[in-house]
Formats: sequence, structure tokens, C-alpha cells
Amino acid sequence: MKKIASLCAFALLFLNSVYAQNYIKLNPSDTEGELVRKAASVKPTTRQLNWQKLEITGFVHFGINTFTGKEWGDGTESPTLFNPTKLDTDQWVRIAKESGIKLLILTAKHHDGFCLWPTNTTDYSIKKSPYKNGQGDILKELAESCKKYDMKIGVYLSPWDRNAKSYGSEKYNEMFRNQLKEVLTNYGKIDEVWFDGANGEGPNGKKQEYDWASYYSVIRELQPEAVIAVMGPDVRWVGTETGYGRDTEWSVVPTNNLDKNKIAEGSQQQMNIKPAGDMRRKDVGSRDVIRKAEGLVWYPAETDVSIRPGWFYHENQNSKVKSPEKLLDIYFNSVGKNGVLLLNIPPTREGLFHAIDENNLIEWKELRDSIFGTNLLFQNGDKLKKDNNRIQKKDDGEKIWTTIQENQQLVFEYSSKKPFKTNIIQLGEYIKWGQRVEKFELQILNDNKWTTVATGTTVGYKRIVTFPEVTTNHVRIVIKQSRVQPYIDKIGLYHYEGVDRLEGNTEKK
Ligand code: FUL
Repeated sequence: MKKIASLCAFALLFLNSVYAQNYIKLNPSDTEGELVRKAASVKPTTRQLNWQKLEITGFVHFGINTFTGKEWGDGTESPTLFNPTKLDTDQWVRIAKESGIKLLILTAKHHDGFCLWPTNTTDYSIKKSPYKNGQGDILKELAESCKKYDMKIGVYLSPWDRNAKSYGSEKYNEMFRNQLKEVLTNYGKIDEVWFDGANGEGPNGKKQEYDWASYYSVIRELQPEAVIAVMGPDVRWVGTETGYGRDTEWSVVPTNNLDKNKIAEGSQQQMNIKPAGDMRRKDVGSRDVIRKAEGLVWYPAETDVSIRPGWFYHENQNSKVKSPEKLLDIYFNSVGKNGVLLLNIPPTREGLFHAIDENNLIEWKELRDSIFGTNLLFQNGDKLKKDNNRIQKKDDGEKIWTTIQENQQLVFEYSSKKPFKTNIIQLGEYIKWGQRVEKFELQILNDNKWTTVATGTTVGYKRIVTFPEVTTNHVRIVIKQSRVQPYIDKIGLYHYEGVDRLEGNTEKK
């Protein structure tokens, strides 16, 4: 009996490690084929998948810095400075909603340690401010507005705390867990918890050893559906704060501390599975990179950037708000590069989104709607040309294109009666079944000759590539190389007359 039980356990362990959802162990003896098959089998967790589908999320940097003009307070600023006179979280959420943002993350506590909710863990909070005579609670106000507008909500809670006396000792870990408990229990559903990487000294010159595992446990227990971002297991920082992601962006990346016992538990132990290597490097997941790894894990990129030069509001930056077209370029290079955009909009000292920011956000949304409202591929009832190798599958009501056999090219050929102008291609993979595409191309037929007008590497959830405008009525989109088989669920060609004006991708930024 014992033998059967241990055999079953072994079989489970084996199955789990081969078909593990979110992570997989590699063996040094894996052939190229096995490596690729394993990489293709790694999939997002439900919380990662739901998060990726949000596409555009928003950051709200607001706090004591808003009133001092600083970017990083040192924790000695007087709470009496915090006094927004016209604070209106409905206004924030309405504007965010109108611009297509799906989740808003509030800096409930930044590095200065000042808490925007009436915490019991420290005196350094809104309770000591003149705002609503110390009776205010910005997190509560925002949570209520989010509920009203059907907006998701997240909290930024800085582990680095330049005010807490206990910082640098075990007591601080306790305090931080209590802060987490407060923000995760009293405000309804929280969809994202954002931990920053900055870790300096506290007021007594000491550095803190963060007890990450215990923080993650609190979050998983109180808000099991929330993703934990950046210094967390679910979402990684793309590696720049410019809003421009990588041309080749893999969500399946190496991890080197897969512990057999933890895999055997088969649960969301990926919180112990930290990715290996520098996630800021140019290539995080191509075949060359994963070949050297001990294991692989699904760890997608979040691309954060501020609509202004600073994260907090500074009046003298009113002329430097990013234009609608700049935001469009950022959209192409973040969401369009298999990332989720996290766009910061800092409220003014009054407690409102500034009119310039509002205007640019709305115009940005109008631009996106006007471009992506018309897919040039499927106009006038024209259909894709039959291809012997292409088939369709369905999951959750979604149409997915794939090949009949493995390691074959997937070809979409399309001709329309009327020629059309295009300079944007958009593709998407059905990432619920993994990320697989390694190389694709757009070709047009001219005088009976196919010419390549755009190329790309990874696709992932969404990939947008711009190219010099062409006029055509016969195109071919070829998925040239994938891991095992591609699963494509979005395909389209679009046009924007201003493509040439965009800075476009520059990984150098
Ligand atoms: C950084 C912080 O130090 C900045 O102040 C800001 O909050 C940004 C989003 O993350 O690391």
C-alpha cells in the first residue's frame, strides 16, 4: 500500500513537473525539442491572466510629497502639510475610466512613511493632518469611487519607510504586515499590491531585511485574487520607467530555485520561485537564455511610466505633460509589446487630476478608438484565403488559429477588392495556452512578388508593429517560427496617418 502511495506521489510529482501550469523544471539533458515543449507548456495563473487582460492600468502618486514639491520625502515632513482642498476621487476615477484605464493603484504609503489611511500602526498618517480634521481616509474615498465606476483598485505600500522608528528590526516586519492587513481588510476587494524595489536606510540609519514570504502570505490569505507586482511573484518590472518595453518580450523566464518539495505541493508555491538573472537585460527568455536555466516560470512584464516627468505633481511640470501622440507611442510600445501599461497621473495639491492631464488622456483614448475601430483585414465581408495548414479551435467562446501539425508555419492570406492603406499590424496569442510565437512577418503582393514590409519576434498577449505606409489589396501574415504550435487569437491591420511622427521603439531609452 505504502509502495502504491509513494508511486502515486512520484507520478504526481512527475506529471506536475512536466505539465506544471505556472512553472516547470528543466533537465540539463533536455533536447532542444524538449526544452521548447516545456517552455510552451508554462501558462499564466488565473490572476496573472486576468491582470494581463486589463492592458492599461493607472498609478496615482499622491501624498506628503504633493505638498512639499519633493519626489522622495525623508519622513520628517509635518503631517499638517497634507491638506487637499478640493479632493474628488470620483473625478480621478471618471477620467481614468473615460481614458480606458481598468485599475487604479494608490500610493497608500510612499517611502516617507506617511499613510493616507487612518492606520493604527503609526502616528504618521492622515489622522494628524488638517484634512477633514483628521477624520479623512483617501483609500476609502478611492475605494468607494472605484466601486461606483466599476474600476479595479490596487495599493502601493512602500516597504522602505523613512519614518518608522522600528525600521531595521524584526518589529518593522510586524508593523508592515499589520499595515498590509489594514489595507487589505477594510476596503473591499483589492486587485493589485505593488511593492517597490527601492530600499534605503530608515531614520536610524539601518537597513531592513524584509520578510517577503510573510508579506506574501498575508496578501494570499486576505486577497487571494490580487497580483503582487514588482517585488512580488506575479508581475515583474519591465526594467525601465520610460513606458517603452522590449521588442522581444517573453512572459516565460528562467528561474533557478525550483525546490522539488515545493513543486510537489502543486499549489501556488511560485511565490518562492523567484526568476533568475537580471530582469532588466535585453533578452529575458529567448531559447539561448532559457537553455541555461534550471526551470521556467510565467512572470509577465508591467511597464510603468508617468504622464509627467515626476511621479508626484509639480506645478512647474504643467508644460511637460505627455501629449496624446506620445501616449499613443507609449501604448504601442508597452501594451503593444506584451506588457501591461501602468500610467501614473498625479493629482494636484487641490486633490484633482489637472485639466491638461485630463485633456491629453481623453484625446489619447480617442486616437486609440479611431485607429483600432477599423480592422482593414475584414472589411466588406472579405475572408481569409483557405490554407491547408490553418485550423480553428475554440475555448471560452474565443476563436483561435493554429496549425494542424507542429513546427509548421501559420499563414493568413487575405485579399480585398479595394486597395487599402496600412502602417500598423496587430497580433495576439491565446496566452491562456502559453506564449509561443518567435518570429512573424507581414508581406504584401506587388506585381506578383511578395515583399516583406514588417517583421517581429515575440507576440504574447498583444503585439503592435508600425511600418512605413503601404497601399495594397493582397497581404500575407506569416507566423514563421513558434514553440511547438502557435495559438493566435487577434489579427488585424490598421492605419494611422501620424505613424511617421512617432518616435517608435528605441530600446536604448
Ligand atoms: C520608484 C519609486 O522610488 C518612485 O518614487 C516611484 O514610486 C516609482 C513608481 O517607483 O522606484
